[in-house]
Amino acid sequence: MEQMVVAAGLGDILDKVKAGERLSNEDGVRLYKTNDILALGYLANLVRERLNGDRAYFIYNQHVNYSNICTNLCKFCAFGKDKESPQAYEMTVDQVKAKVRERLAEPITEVHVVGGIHPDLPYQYYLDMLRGIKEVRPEIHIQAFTCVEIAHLAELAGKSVTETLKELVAAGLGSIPGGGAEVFSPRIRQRTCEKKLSGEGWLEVAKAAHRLGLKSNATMLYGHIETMEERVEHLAALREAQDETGGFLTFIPLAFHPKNTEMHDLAKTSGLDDLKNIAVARCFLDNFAHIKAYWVMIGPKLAQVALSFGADDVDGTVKEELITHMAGGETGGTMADTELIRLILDAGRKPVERDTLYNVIREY
Ligand code: V47
Repeated sequence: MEQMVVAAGLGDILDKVKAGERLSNEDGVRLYKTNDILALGYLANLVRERLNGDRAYFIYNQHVNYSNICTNLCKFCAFGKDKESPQAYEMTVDQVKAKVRERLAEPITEVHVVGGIHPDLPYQYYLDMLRGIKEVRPEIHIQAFTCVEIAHLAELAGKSVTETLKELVAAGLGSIPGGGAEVFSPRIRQRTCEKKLSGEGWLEVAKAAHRLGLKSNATMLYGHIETMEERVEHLAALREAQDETGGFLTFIPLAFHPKNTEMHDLAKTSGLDDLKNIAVARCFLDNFAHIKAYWVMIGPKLAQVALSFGADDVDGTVKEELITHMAGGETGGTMADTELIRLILDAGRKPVERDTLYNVIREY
C-alpha cells in the first residue's frame, strides 16, 4: 500500500502523516488534485484509525426546520424562500413542540434545529422555542442555530454574541450545528451568498461559543464554483480556529445539490469528489477528532464506503430533512437505527451510538 502512495507522488505526505506532522496548504491542494483515490484513502484511513480505531459513530436524532423564510436567499440554496413565496412556511412554537412530541416514543437524544434568517420573528420566539422543546423532552440535547442565525439573534436581541449565547444556553441550547460556513473565501461568498455573515464573522461566533464552553460543528459546502485552493484555505481557517479554542466536535463536508437552486446548471458532485472531501479533511484537520460522512447528502452507500476513507461518523436517524431534499436529494432523509448499524457492520467497522458530545451511549 505504501508503495502505491509513493507511486502516486505522495510519499512526502505519507511521511508527514505517519509522523503526525501537520500538512501545509500546498499538501492539501496536492491531495485534492490527485485522482489516486486509493492512495488518498490509505492516508486518510491511517489518521482515522489512529484517532478512532474501528469505531463508527451514529446518533439517534431528529431534525426540525422551524421556518424556511430567509432574507439571505443564497444562490446555492433551495430551502430558503422569500416571505411572499407560496412555498414559505414558519412553525409556531407549539408546532415545533408538537414535532418533538410526535417522536417521544423513540430514543432520540438530539434535536437539530435550524431555519433561515427570518425578517421578523422576534428574539423571544427563539428563546420560547428552546424552552418549549425542553418542556416536551427535558433530557434532549438541543443542537440549534448555525453561527449565521446566532449572529442574527444577537442583532435582534441588541446584545453581544456572547451575551446572546448565554441567554440561549439558559433557555436550553446545548451546542451549535455546523451550517452556514459554506466556503469562507470572500470571492465565493460574494458570488453565492453575498448577504450572508462573512467567513470571519462565522468563525468569530464559533469561537465566542467555544469560549463559553459550548461545542459546535463545522461544515464546508463543496462542489460548486470553489477552487481547490479555496477549499484548503477554508480547512486551514478551521484548523487555526480549532488550535485556538478546541471547541469543534466534528467536520462535515456538504455536497452541493443543484436542483431548484439558482445554480441549477451546475453538475451534481461525483462520488470521487465526495470521497476526496472526506479524505482530504481527515488528513488536513489534524486537530479535529471526527469527520462526518452525512449520509443524507452523499447517500448511505457512499457514506458506508467513506468509513474506509477517513470518516468515523455517519450522523443519524434524522427524518424530515429539508435542506438537501428541496435541492434534489434523493435519500428520503430518514433511516432506522438498525439500518445504520447494518451499514456500519457491513463496512467492517464497530457501530457506536453516541450523544451529541460523542459520549458513548451503546457499543455494538
Ligand atoms: O449551511 C444549503 C448547506 C447547510 C444546499 O452540524 C446545501 O452536524 C447542499 O449544515 N446542497 C445546512 N447543501 C446543513 C448543515 C448540517 C447538516 C447536517 C449536520 C450538520 C451538523 C450540519 O446546508 C447550509 C448549507 O451549507 N446547503 N443548500 C444545497 N443545495
